Amino acid sequence: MKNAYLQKVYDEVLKRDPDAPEFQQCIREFLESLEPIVDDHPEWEKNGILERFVEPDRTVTFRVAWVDDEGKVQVNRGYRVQYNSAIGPYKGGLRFHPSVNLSIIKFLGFEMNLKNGLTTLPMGGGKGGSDFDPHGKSDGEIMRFCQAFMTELTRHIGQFTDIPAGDIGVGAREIGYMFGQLKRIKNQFEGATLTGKGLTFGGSLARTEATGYGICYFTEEMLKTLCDTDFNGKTVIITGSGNVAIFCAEKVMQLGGKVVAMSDSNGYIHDPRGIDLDVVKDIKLNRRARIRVYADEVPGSVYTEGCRNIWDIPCQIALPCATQNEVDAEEAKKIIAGGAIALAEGANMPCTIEAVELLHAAGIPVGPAKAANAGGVSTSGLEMTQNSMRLSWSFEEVDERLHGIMRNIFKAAYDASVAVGKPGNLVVGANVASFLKISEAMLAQGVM
Ligand code: NDP
Ligand code: 2IT
Repeated sequence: MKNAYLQKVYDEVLKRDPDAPEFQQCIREFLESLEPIVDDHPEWEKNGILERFVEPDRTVTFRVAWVDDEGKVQVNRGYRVQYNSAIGPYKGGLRFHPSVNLSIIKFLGFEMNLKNGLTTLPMGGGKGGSDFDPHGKSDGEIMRFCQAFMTELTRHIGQFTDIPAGDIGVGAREIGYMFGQLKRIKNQFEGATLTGKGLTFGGSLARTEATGYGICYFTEEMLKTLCDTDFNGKTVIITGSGNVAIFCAEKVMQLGGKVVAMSDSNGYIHDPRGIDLDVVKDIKLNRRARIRVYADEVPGSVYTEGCRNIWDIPCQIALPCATQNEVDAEEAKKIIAGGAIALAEGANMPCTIEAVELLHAAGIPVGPAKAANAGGVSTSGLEMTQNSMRLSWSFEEVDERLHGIMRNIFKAAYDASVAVGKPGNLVVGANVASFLKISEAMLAQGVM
């Protein structure tokens, strides 16, 4: 980093968290984004704003002991990182995946804080989860794990403190079990303490669809402003086949795009005539089976074991929606060679820093995750609003608000990219727009 203050903050992060590659990566991207404006803000260094911004308010780890179907006690590790509450209570999802560790939860919490700063809603940032692997577990095991996890998490959350939701491995079923346990412990129906709830007990219409739909609303603005085009007739590849990927595919199709490939953690399917989303939904949502089954059931489609070669398939719009760092330099080169005109990050940090640099150098705009996938948490914010008002809005009303929020987010990121002299660099624009808001709130609230 050219600026000495930014480099000093980064060096301190490397020293404090030497074994946290994902965390270091998101901090580096963020600090580099401030390069064009840091000299205009001497108050940041004077008030230790960046030092405070990169260090979470609080990090909690805890034991989660539960009993499996054989009657054996299993022990997992639980996490909640409460990152920053300058503009609202901590807000962010829970991830259940065997790869979960403190580096991943801290990177997700840091990104969550900047994401929430873009939503225009009053939410700070946090994230949590566990190294529990839901794959292959019975419904009873999932329930007992969720109850054990919430028994400990309960003491750290609340509608004015910290509001969790879903992420990888945590969907409506898991949120339901956790909400039941929260209610039992507190003896209170605290609707606004968890979002992504079922529709019969305070969930919001369109929350399930919101992240995926939001990615498309953001990408539409990006295509219009930076590529003078739209989804109509475009070939699209979406990685993953979870909550985000499925509803992203649904909206792409509604907007006239053709999704030709999707994946899960085992491999990918290629259906050159366009994916039949009803089949994918049935396999992944109803049967909780592998994406490989699609090729057995849909003639003309092909399954390939392993995820790495999905980008060998040419596409015009790339929407990685599975997990962090799935697109590295090698994959980015394939995306460029395949003729892509735009990429939007549906997953959190799916592109490495090198991948983003290559895409930008090739003239391909990148919609950064904290902007492009902010529709999920925005609709969580709308769910909290409905819970507090004790009423519920129609699907159309929520979807319309979501659409407006995503347009605003694009505009904020784009305008900031122009203001700092990097027009169209939405990675820089999103970081700058959000940080200016949050840092102002931090300055106004004094040293803490
Ligand atoms: P789901 O658990 O519903 O789906 C995850 C999908 O990604 C599955 O298809 C899964 O495959 C695949 N996947 C997970 N881990 C890996 C891995 N290490 N390698 C390859 N594939 C993998 O999660 P979501 O759809 O909710 O989340 C997807 C991404 O979107 C994450 O990055 C998440 O942080 C982000 N996100 C989620 C939001 C939400 O509201 N849910 C909001 C904003 C962002 P398999 O089925 O084999 O496990
Ligand atoms: O990464 C994310 O934005 C989420 N997992 C959604 C968080 C939320 O609180 O809805």
